[in-house]
Amino acid sequence: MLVGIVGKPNVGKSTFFSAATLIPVEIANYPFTTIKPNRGIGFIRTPCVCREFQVQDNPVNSVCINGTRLVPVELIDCAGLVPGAWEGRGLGNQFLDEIRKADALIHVVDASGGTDLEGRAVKLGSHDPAEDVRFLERELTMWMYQIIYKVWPRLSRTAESGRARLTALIEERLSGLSIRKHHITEALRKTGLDRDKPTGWSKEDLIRFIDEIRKASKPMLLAANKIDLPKAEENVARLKELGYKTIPCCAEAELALRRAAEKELISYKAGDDDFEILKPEALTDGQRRALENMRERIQHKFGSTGVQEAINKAFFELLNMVTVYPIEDLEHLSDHKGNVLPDVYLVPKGTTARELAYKIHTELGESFVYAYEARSKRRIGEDYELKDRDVISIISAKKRA
Ligand SMILES: Nc1nc2c(ncn2[C@@H]2O[C@H](COP(=O)(O)OP(=O)(O)OP(=O)(O)O)[C@@H](O)[C@H]2O)c(=O)[nH]1
Ligand SMILES: [Mg+2]
Repeated sequence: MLVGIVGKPNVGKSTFFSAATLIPVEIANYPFTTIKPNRGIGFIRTPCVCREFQVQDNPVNSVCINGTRLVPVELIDCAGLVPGAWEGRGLGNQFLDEIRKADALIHVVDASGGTDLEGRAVKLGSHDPAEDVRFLERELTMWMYQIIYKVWPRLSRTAESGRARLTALIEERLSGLSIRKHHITEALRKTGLDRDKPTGWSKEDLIRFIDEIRKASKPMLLAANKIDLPKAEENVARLKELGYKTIPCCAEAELALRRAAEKELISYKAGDDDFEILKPEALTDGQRRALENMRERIQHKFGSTGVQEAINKAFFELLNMVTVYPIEDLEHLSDHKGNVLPDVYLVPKGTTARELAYKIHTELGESFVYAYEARSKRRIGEDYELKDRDVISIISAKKRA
């Protein structure tokens, strides 16, 4: 699963990305700083089960810091998108191409209203960030529409003649955009359009239909960035009215905190509501004041800088993922090498015990017999649906032999 960081130019996408991944990327106060997308690994943050089971863990595929598990996830920082991109304006389709593979989007918005639709600096509060949300929705929809409308007459006729199913034809046309059949079925249901008579759909019908495909296939949340600036808070309230999960955010503060933590100047985990200064002697007065400002004006006021919360929400709420801890030895909660709670798998809600076995290894999936859920120590069957923070031991035919 891949999450795209999107939005118009100059809103702080690269700052957000760099704060999340600690990859140094170009950040500047003008539009189109990013031209080539940046791809990297960030983390989702989840309470580790080690505390609950009272064990000392040995993480392998993730990290555990004082009972908080950080599980790697993939993020992509996209170039800025301007109105008309779908027709080739700005970096145009090149930008849109980057989000083809994204399964969900974090839309970074300049909540301070200090940048216009093209990302140019304007007086704080003079631009309405709600406009940015509407334009991005439209850009994405029109981009998808453009991919399908030229072939629509032929495609709809083929479907109507019964030579191929409508959903399959659309899926094929939009393949490469991470659009699946269930997204298309959902769009049909939501619009109530007649799937047996697609040649009768008007242009508006088709756009409405594509709009629903977009919503289903590229779910989005808003990172209301630059919350440290005046006017931002009142705009957040208005952004919330648009119906998206909206997270007040200060990417700049997160980047500063993560970098200070990396240098071991402070003790701070992404998403914390506070930090501790470890090396006061290594900080100038200015640096200490800046840190204290972030603590008071961002962390204490909003609960965190918002960056980690946005990433967590993208994976847990937009993509409905759950975390699962596969183990081999039920008694020690370890793998065969003795590593306690080594791995965390991020899987879609509804994944079954056998599907998890397949994800770990095809052979394990094929030789699956049953499994144990460590919390209740109960035996579970192949159809058991995994719950968040389940610890699962899989018994395969091979192991039994
Ligand atoms: N005040 C404030 N400024 C921020 C924040 N996050 C980013 N910025 C500033 O906003 C400007 C743009 O940041 P970038 O991260 O380069 O923005 P971008 O969205 O990647 O821009 P493009 O690549 O041009 O599309 C820079 O001057 C950042 O320092 C924030 O939380 N608060
Ligand atoms: Mg950028």
